[in-house]
Amino acid sequence: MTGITVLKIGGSIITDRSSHIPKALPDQINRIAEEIAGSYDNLILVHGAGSFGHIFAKQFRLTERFDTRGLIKTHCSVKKLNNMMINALSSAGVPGVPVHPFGNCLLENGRINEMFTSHIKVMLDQELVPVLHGDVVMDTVKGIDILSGDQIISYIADKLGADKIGVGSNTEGVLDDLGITIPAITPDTFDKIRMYITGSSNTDVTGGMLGKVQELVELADTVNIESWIFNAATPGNIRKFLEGISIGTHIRTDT
Ligand code: IP8
Repeated sequence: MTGITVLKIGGSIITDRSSHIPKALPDQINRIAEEIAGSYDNLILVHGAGSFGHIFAKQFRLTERFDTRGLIKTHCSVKKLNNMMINALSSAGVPGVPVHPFGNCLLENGRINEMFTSHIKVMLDQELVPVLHGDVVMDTVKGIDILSGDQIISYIADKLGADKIGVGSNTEGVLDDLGITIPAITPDTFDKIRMYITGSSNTDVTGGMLGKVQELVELADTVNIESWIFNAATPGNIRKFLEGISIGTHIRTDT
C-alpha cells in the first residue's frame, strides 16, 4: 500500500461560482471521477463547496453570527454536492464514501479543535475513498463557523500522516501579480511573495488562494508534508498528480 494522498478539488471546478443559485458542473464532476478511477490507492478526497456553500454562507453571514436556518440550508446544500461526487465516483468504479464534517468535527473560533478521524483510517484500510467537503460546523466560541476544505486537508494530512497533498484549483498553480505560475514556495520564500499572490474571489468566505497557500506552507514547515497546487480544470492533471508527476506550484520545506 502506498502512503496516504489527500486531494482537494476546488469548488470552482465542480460548480458554477458565478451562479446566484447552487449550480453543479456534472461534466467536470464525471471527468474528475474518471481521472481518480486510474489511481485511488490510499486516497482521501476533499471537495470545496462552490456555489453550493459560499452563496448561503454569505447570504446568512455565517462567519459572523449564528443562524439556524442558514446553518441547515448550507449544510443540506453542500451535502447535495457531496452526493453528486459520490455518485459520479461510483459510476466510474471508485468506492467513494461520504464523510460530512458537520457530524465529526468541532471548531474553536474557526479552527479545528477536534475531528474524529479513526473511521477514515478504517475506510482506507478497507480500500474505500473517504470524500469530505467544506461545510458549516459547530464552533465552541462562535456557535457555528465555516470550515473550508483547505483547513480540512492540512488537518487531516497532519493527523493521519499523509505523504502528499494535491490542491486542484482553477489556475495553473499559485500565480504572482503578473499572472505567472510560481514554481515553488517554501516557508522562507512565502513571506517575501505573499503580497504578490492573487486569486481571491469575492464570494469566497474562506480566504481564497492566499488562505490555501498559508495552510500548506505551515504544514510543510511543521511536519514536512509536500503539496502541489495545480489546475484541475485541465483534463489529465488530476491523473498526473495521482501518478506522482510534479505539476503546478510545489510547496515544500526550505531544506
Ligand atoms: O469551498 C467552504 O468550503 P471551501 C464551505 O472549501 C462553505 O472553502 C459551506 C462555504
